[in-house]
Amino acid sequence: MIPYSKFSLFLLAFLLNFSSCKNVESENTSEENSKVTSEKSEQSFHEQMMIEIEKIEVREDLASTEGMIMLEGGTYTMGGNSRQARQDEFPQHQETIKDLWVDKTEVTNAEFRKFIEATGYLTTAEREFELDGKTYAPGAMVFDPENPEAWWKFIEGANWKHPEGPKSTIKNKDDLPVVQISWYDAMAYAKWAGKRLPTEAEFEYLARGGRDKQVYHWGDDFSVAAEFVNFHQGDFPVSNSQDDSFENASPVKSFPANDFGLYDMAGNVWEWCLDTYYPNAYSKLESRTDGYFREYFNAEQHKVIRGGSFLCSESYCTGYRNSARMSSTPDSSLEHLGFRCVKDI
Ligand SMILES: [Ca+2]
Ligand SMILES: [Ca+2]
Repeated sequence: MIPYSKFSLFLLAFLLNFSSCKNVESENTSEENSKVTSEKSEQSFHEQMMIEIEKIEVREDLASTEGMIMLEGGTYTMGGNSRQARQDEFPQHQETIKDLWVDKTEVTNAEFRKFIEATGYLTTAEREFELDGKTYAPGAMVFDPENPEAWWKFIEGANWKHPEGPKSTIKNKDDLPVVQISWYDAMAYAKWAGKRLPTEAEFEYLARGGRDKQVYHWGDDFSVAAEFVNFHQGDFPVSNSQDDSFENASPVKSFPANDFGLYDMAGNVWEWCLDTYYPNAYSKLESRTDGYFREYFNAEQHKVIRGGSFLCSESYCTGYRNSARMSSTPDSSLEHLGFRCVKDI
């Protein structure tokens, strides 16, 4: 197994510590600064992964739509519509989405295990990586609220089977969303399952559940949020009052579905989208191919993540807003990041 460069992952750790979703402008400036350093080796890993994903055979029951719901497409208003909306959520614009099948929940540990057992695929966090010419043991990023200087730590041995480090386990956690999943891992699973990741425009359509121009999937009233979404209540990150009953990720379907019958589109764990992230994406929609920003072979681009997580708070992230955008490097494996799939009709 060829080691990959994880420079971008360490950049991500810096970004999450610095901004925790708060300052998109800072993120993009830092991203630009890193390009020269990491372009060569990162691109190589990216190409290698895309080839590996392409070779994955689709499972035999290709027609299976178990755990999915077929939804009618429609036209909606994409973009920010509250005082908390950030610059990258504008301008508002109309998007038209086709009918499609959608996973009702985030992909769970049990579902992801079937993929690994069928293919022998090795997730990004289970691979060695290179940094400054040295090779390091596999691992992933784990959140540490006790350390304000470095909330995110690289922990050797952390991966989807050990989300919080080598001593942690997913035993008896089959119905929790799988995490420590890179964008490549999500793409690989989707290929095997005969599905794909949602585009960012699809994700917001699905997340809104038909609530055009409303801030949350239940309306505009934040005061009842703990009834509808797993996020962080209290003084982030030092005290979590757990008004929603969960300190960390919750089993899928622990909170009410949105009006489309989809669970945890807001909160619980962030979810990967197909798109490469651009802060000014909504001003250059004509650059999309098949409804999303592709540029697979420019791996320095972050990929879009959506929906927020159990670590999002009202003071520091608000990722559970319908229009909120965020991104991570495609090799990021994080304790609060998973995915779900869609399937074309
Ligand atoms: Ca919570
Ligand atoms: Ca989610």
